[in-house]
Amino acid sequence: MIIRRRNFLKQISAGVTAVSAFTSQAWAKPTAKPIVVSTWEHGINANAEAWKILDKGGSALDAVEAGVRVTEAEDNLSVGYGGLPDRDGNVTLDACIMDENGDCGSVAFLEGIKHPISVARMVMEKTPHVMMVGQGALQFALDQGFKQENLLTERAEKAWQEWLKEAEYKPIINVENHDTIGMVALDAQGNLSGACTTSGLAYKMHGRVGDSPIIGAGLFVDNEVGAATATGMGEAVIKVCGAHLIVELMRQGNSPQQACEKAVRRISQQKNAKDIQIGFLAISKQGEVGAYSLQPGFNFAQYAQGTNQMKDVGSFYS
Ligand code: SD4
Repeated sequence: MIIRRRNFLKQISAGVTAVSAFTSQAWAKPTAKPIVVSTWEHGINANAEAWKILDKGGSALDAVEAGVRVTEAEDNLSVGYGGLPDRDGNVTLDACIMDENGDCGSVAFLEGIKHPISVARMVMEKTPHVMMVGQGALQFALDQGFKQENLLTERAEKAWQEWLKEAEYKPIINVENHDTIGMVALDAQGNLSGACTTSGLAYKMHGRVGDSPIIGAGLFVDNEVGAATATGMGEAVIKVCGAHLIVELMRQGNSPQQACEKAVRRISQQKNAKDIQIGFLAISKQGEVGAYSLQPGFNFAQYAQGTNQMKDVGSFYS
């Protein structure tokens, strides 16, 4: 069932402010496990897949991988297949995954592989490394049996050709189709994991990598505390190590909502903050959810207690 509830998080936010003096763990108002949340509207389909695993008692790690693979495969001018290319017409992909043990894997500037999140998981599980990029990441993926394919769809190519007429790099705040899915989940055993995958900002310079594959920026999981993920202008998120910042703020006693708000406020001090969008999404070890963005328009999907629903998010600027 999909329910939209405008202003839900504004209410949550108001409620959380009232308990801001509470110390670590004391804020927790446990929601039933399991729970999965993910960024933007494409999160609905992704959550539905993740839920199938969580509902059967499966691991958060398996759930987040399976969940974001749905979005990677959708032809939606967004994440992965069908994603908008860089300014030279190449679809280049970034992804990372992190589990309850603090293990993580990441790929960046990867081309021609439909499911970079699964390559990231293999980096985590089958190599002594955390991050692989470009040709090396591609070679690794091919060695692992992934197939190389053209990810630039006709629709995305047309959009790029249109962009080339002006060739002005000015990422639009909350464009209809978003480039990233960040997903964090708490499974029935109480373990946290997260995944983040993207084709990056449309029309970026060839070789540009954003926050999404960077552990601590686009995603961070600490199984004692919570998990966080980010979307929006990756450069701004990298500058504050956004996801790690949020998890550490939670460790200090902030609720996920308070932590997301504080991280956004930190980004609001950057000089171009008025012109960019940033959205943060976090869950605590107890299953409490928080989200906040710089500009209005960010939303996320939450699947808990058998209900998959979109939630709007409060923002720093109105
Ligand atoms: C990036 N953070 O590459 C990504 C883009 C994004 O919705 O989140 N778009 O900077």
